[in-house]
Amino acid sequence: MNTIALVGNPNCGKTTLFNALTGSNQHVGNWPGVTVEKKEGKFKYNDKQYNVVDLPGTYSLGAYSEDEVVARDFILKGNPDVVINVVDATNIERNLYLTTQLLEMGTKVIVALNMMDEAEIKNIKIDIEKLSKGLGVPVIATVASKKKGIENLIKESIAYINKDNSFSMPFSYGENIDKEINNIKGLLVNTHLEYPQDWIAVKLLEGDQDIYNLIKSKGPDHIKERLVSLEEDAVEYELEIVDKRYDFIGKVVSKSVSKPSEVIDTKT
Ligand code: GDP
Ligand code: MG
Ligand code: K
Repeated sequence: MNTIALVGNPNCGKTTLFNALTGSNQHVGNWPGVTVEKKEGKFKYNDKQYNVVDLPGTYSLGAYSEDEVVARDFILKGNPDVVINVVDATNIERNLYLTTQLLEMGTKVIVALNMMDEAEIKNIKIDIEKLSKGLGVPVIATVASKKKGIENLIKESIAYINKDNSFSMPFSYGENIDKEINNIKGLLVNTHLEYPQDWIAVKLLEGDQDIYNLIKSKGPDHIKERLVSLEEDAVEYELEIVDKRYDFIGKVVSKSVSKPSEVIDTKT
């Protein structure tokens, strides 16, 4: 059975979408080893069953909370066939920060651009095609609370599952970071860890403690020797990586989203 994972910021409408997809065909459990709730459900389409996993709501995919680690580990180790990234259309820049981190995982991502009714009320205009082109992944407009766009989302998700993964990263971190990523990948040659190597490299450059611990216990000796200096440098690299993600979001949004100009606060 194919598995679809749902991921998104808190309050983007993820649970509403999960309910719209699975109806009453769902059950709640726990992720192993942590107190984070695990919700799973199923739906049928063209006589085939699909499994849907509702991941914890999160703004990021670092190692700062159990929620983030549960979400990223499921995406990278749980082998979902596609990840539906629920994005709140009224808060698009902030929501796309998580999207950039999903793109970095190299996994199949499809964006459910939710709250489109609210966006319309707020006069936020989004060119779906341009947004999709900028991100390099399919984007489907939805209003989960009114069950709008759900069938289209299902159809596109299934079509995407059955397509070859020809995805490539739509942005780079710049020469400096890219060079370091390649250096780290060189140190990881012939090492098989449970995560993609590009992703491990970015996480080390971001100072991700879980990944440092993984390398300390399972990495080859010649990379263990580099960890101390790498961790010192990570303080700067992390800022640069975050900057590059926001640069990318800014570029994509400027081409695809138009908003009424901010109301000027005239209070004295
Ligand atoms: P979650 O935190 O991502 O699981 O978000 P929820 O599914 O709990 O939704 C948060 C709130 O947004 C709830 O009050 C939902 O009814 C509402 N909501 C969800 N989707 C939509 C939508 O497309 N449009 C509007 N206007 N409200 C929505
Ligand atoms: Mg929820
Ligand atoms: K548990």
